[in-house]
Amino acid sequence: MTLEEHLAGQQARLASSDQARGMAVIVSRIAAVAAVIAQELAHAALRDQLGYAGGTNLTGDQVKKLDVWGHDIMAAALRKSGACAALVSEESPEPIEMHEGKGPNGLVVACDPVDGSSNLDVNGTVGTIFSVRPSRGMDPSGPAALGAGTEQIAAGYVMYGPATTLVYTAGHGTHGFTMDHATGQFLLTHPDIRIPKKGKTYGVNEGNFTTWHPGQRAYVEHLRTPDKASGRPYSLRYSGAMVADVHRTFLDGGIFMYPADVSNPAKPKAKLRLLYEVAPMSMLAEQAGGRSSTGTERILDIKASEYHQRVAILIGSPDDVALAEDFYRQ
Ligand code: FBP
Repeated sequence: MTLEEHLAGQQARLASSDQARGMAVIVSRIAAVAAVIAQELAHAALRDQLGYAGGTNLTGDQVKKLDVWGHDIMAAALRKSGACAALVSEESPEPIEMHEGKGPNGLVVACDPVDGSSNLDVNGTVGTIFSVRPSRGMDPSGPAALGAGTEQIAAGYVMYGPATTLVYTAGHGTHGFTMDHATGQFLLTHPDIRIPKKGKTYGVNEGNFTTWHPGQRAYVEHLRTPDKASGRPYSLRYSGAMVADVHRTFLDGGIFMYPADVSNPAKPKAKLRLLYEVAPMSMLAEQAGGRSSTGTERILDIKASEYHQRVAILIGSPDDVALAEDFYRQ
């Protein structure tokens, strides 16, 4: 089954048929952009596309050439779709309003066009993450993105690894597709992904250990402590790209974490962005039977107040995330 055929089936299950049509157009366009990004990544070193573009984005990250390029082609494709009223992108300080998609059924897309940028110049795995919400006819439409994660009508990611994989949900399960590089088409290979209740691996940047909440530190100590009965120690798996670490966690189980830095308890600092990294991954996880939290709060209940807001995330197998939350409560 192709992605387009699957989207047609999902469309019929969404409450608003007009929004459903727009959602299908947008996901299909993002898939087409992903095929182009996959091509470009494969040839980036040959086309002088590696390295920094110069300058930083709003969140202070040094921007890579492929970050800017990825953003530009994504924005152009979404504008052309005629279904996107505004784009909130990691590479744009403010939402990009798109009159082509305005109206009562217009949709707002939040997107990280190239996730895992630190892997770009070392031929490591990177991804694209996206979320789709109703604009509620708002104009400007960007502010419609500032709602709870439960308002998302679709979410997904593309992983550019040995294979190019697209995983999405439209609120009825989480489904995976693999791109046929010869045609650029995405074909259904992982229908209705179910995250195992408990895993054997954990993913976290342990270099930040000393900055964590005591409960977070105690939980990771727990995972490292040998105990045959509970399958410990867990193995550490961390790629430096959220898409790759979350994808492995969805298929094999376990937990991926990017906890907050609470060195200054009055000012906790998180890294990953709510609207275009954390909320979409959390919708995908819950639709696949998983769990996603800050350690103390369900991610999908968080109402965004800023476009580039950062929050902590613990995501994956329901039993593993629930246990981590117990450690936060202690
Ligand atoms: P970008 O979207 O800017 O690449 O940042 C996000 C990210 O690269 C995630 O994909 C990854 O999980 C995390 O940052 C890695 O952060 P760190 O290098 O601090 O471990």
